[in-house]
Amino acid sequence: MRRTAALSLLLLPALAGCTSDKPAEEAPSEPTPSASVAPISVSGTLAAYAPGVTAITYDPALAPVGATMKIDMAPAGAGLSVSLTAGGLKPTRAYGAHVHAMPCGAKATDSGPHLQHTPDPAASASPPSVDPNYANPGNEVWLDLTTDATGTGTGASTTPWRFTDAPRSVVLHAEATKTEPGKAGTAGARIACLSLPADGAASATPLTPPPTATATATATATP
Ligand SMILES: [Cu+2]
Repeated sequence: MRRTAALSLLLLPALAGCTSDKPAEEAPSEPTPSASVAPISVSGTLAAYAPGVTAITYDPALAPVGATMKIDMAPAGAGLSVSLTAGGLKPTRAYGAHVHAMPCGAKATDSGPHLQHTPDPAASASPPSVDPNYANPGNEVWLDLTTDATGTGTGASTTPWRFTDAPRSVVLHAEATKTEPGKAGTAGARIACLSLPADGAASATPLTPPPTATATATATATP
C-alpha cells in the first residue's frame, strides 16, 4: 500500500523539572510553561480522496496530484511557531492556508472551521466566523503563501498562545485570505487538505502562557 503521508513526531524532553547536567546557557528569569510540548512535522503528497488518504486535492488544476504539503509546529516561547511549505503548485500564485479543526475528508468542508484561540461566540461550523475581531491572524493560524516560479511556497505564523483544541488539518485555499468584515478569514474554495494526527496534535495542547509572555502574532504573505 502506498503511503501518501509521512509522520514524524519528535518528542522534546519535558520542560518541567528538567535536570539538565549542562550549564544553563540562559537561565530563565520567569517560570517556564509546565507542559511539555512536542514539535510535530507532518508531510503528504496530494492525491484524490480515498479512505485513509491524509493529503487530498479537491482541485487538481490548482493543487495537482503529486504536489506536496509539509507542516511544522514547534514551541516558540509560551506560544507556537507553525509553518507550511508546499511544492508542485501553480507558479507565482497566491494561496490561502489555515489550520482547521477537523481532519480532511471526502468533502472539502469536512475539515470544519478554523481553530480560533478565542472562539467567535456568533459563529459555528457553518457559517464560519467572518468577524475580523475573531477571524484574524492573531486569533487563528493563517499560513498564506505565494509560490515561486517552480510552484514552491512557504507560509508561517507565530502565535503567543497554543491550541486548546487539537488542530486536525491544514487547508489550502484558492485565494489569499480576506480580512474585511463579513469575509474575514475566507480565502475562496478549499482546494487541498493535509490531515494532522490526533495524538501528535494533542501533545501540543496544554498551555497557559505565562503572564509575562511578550510574543506577538504575525502572519506572512497575507494581503
Ligand atoms: Cu481555511
